[in-house]
Amino acid sequence: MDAPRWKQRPDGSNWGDFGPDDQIGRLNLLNAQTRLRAIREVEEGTTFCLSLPLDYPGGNTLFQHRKAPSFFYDKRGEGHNYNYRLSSVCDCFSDVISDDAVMMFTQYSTQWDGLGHVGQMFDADGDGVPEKVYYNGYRGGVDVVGPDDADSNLGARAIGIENLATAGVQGRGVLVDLERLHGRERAVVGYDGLMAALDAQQASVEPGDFLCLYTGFADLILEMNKHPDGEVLARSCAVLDGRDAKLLQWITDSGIVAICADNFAVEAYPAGPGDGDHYPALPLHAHCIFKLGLNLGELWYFAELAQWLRAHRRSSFLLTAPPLRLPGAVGSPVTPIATV
Ligand code: UVW
Repeated sequence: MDAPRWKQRPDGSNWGDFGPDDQIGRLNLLNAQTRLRAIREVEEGTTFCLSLPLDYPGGNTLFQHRKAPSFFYDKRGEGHNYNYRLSSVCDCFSDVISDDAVMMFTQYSTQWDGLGHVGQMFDADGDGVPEKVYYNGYRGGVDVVGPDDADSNLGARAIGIENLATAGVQGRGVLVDLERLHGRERAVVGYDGLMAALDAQQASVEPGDFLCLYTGFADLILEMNKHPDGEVLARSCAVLDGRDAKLLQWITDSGIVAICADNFAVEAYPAGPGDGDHYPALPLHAHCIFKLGLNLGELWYFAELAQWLRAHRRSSFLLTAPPLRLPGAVGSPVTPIATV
């Protein structure tokens, strides 16, 4: 195998399987057939918005390093380019114009984690010394460049979120209704729990599907009305068990193209201790994003879709969820649509 970026790949990874320069990972399994199968889920033409308002959760209690969006308004003439009368350009113009700009943490609210979001210290070049590596061997400081690196050309020059945007993020979503089974109790769900939930719904997952997890967490956030209670949130709703090796192997074998959850991090964060001296704090992120190139969606909003699917004894739907085509970003806000 021609692998310019690595001599050894992590155990359980698919690096190189989609080509030495692949930048979309498991999205390669999305194709015309999987999209047509998804479109056959549409019977009524009813749609559901699967995003929170992007100024939720509110504040930065949920995660201190991500702040709520703030708007900026640029100057125009004596005032601003907002409620601006175009008659100042020409007397004949009757228009009133408003523009805005926003400073937004790309992962503040309903989001996609891009493949540049989580890497690992890993000895990809086989010299005995681990380096900062991302999916398919792309390097921290070279391909994913931050303000603390030597280079001034910042951002994800490879594996940026624009690759997900152009991959055509549309396919069949399968919603696993963990809220129905666990309510808002904290439940750490491993392979057995996930299979039990799928069985309870008589649902199955096929290669090319988006696995969607409804836990009620985003509903709780909405109810907190932009004043999230961190302690309540930390002990509420279901999360996946990223330390369950059987669950991680199922993710590999299932052929799912992404996992989209309405909770903070899909998995329990922080996870319990791992094996050995060094291990990922976010083991499911490490398995999915770093090893498989499998994007994670977080803080999605499923309440109304889940009610509809329950009422109609269904689990699957057409999902359309492209991120912003924003070159170099490692994540993106998203406003997904479910169509049934
Ligand atoms: C962290 O980076 C902690 O979380 P996430 O990937 O869930 O946004």
